Amino acid sequence: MAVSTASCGGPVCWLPVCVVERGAFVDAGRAWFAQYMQGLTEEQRQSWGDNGYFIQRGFYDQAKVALLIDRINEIGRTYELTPEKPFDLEGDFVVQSERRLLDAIDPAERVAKIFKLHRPEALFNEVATDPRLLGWLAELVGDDVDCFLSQFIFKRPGALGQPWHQDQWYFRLDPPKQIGVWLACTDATIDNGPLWIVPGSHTEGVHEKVEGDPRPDAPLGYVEIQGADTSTEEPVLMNAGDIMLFHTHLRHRSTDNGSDAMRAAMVYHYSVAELDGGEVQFNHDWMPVLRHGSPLQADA
Ligand SMILES: O=C(O)CCC(=O)C(=O)O
Repeated sequence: MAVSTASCGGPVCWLPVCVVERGAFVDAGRAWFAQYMQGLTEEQRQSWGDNGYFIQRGFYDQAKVALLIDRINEIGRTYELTPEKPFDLEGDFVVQSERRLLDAIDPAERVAKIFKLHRPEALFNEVATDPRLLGWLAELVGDDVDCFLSQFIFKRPGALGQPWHQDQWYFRLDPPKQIGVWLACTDATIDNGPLWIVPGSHTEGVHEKVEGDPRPDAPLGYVEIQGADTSTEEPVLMNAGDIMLFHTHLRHRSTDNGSDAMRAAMVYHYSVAELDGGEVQFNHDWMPVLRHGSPLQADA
């Protein structure tokens, strides 16, 4: 009987390294995942249905979150953003500056967001393909799921928040079966620019009445929904390592960072598979994560 010493070959290897023959290799992968790919708890299911989101406290280990921050600062430092070149679209990632911080000495501090991390970057891929997350996505989205967008949001002191919006206003995907996943990489407090949401707004259609963000340093593309009732808004206060899953129609915003420390988050967006239709969006990268209800790498 042939014994393979190959690893799974994926960007993050999670399978036993030495597995007997290919069939056993695949079965071992499925069985391993089955232990961790659990569906939603009753409380999570109810919050999703009623409010359009749920939060899992302590999802990710603090030490692992610290590794994400170290790595993202390392990547940020390799980009030299300036007022003349506030974006970088040429390298491996899409990098957007924080216009207010373009005079920072440390190049990493000039960066507002880094996109397209979920495929090439092992630590960020590990979060994107976490079996607990895939179990929730299988229940909420279905058996075939892609991760199509990821962004690390630095939100350094003084950085601007994002006005009221729905992610689906930007995505325009059909069917609108997409989910945002927001992993707190620092605490998100009332002072440092947390997310705010309108619970239950996920049942609304896409609000088409929007206006561009008029603030001079506002990031390109920020728009604000006009005339919708936000009186029931709530802040989403989180500790580093907490994770929130939210519906693509949920109205949300974030406030400016008025504190003296960074408020960082890693955000992923998932969709029912293969809706890219061959169109290449500058900051999207459609990566399969689930096929026929199994993590893709187990089938690969
Ligand atoms: O984290 C933030 O400050 C805003 C994130 C957000 O609204 C989004 O990713 O849609």
